[in-house]
Amino acid sequence: MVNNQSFEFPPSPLISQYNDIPKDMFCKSYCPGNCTCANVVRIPLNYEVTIIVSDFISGDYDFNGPSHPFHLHGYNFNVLEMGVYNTSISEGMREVRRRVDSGLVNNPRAAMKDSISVPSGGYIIIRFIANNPGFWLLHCHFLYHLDTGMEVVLWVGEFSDLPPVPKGFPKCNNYIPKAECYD
Ligand SMILES: [Cu+2]
Repeated sequence: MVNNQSFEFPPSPLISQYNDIPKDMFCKSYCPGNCTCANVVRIPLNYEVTIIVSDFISGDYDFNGPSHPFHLHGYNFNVLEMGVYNTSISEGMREVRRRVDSGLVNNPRAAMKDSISVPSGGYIIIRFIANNPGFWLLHCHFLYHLDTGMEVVLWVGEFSDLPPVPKGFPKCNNYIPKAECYD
């Protein structure tokens, strides 16, 4: 999950068939547990974006889980910090959030990457300028996590910031037939 939402890919591409996607597929405010939805976060064009990705489970349960190789499409980002919490996860997350919100996290010489591992029981802080409009997946590349919903789509800008869908562009949909029962 990302932000307690387990991602489900829509049957059509967001960028070329947004209006064909059933509205109830998109995540509402909170969709806990075993529900899945298309988690799309809106970002205005050219905003400076800071993202904290935190491994939420491992530390509080004293479980040495896998690290999460996160990859962002469409951008290179600056890696401002990468670390492991030395307190509980929840305390550590509050502390990292407090430092980001107070503008204390900065590194003009930070390395630029498009993939970075989130350590087990730890976190990363990344930053980029959202100057590339479109729908971009931010996801764990560990296949089991990718397949079970550890991703989120960043929707940067508006449709008016994008070129129009070409005439005759192929369309996708969900062609899996509905299950039927016979007596
Ligand atoms: Cu993962």
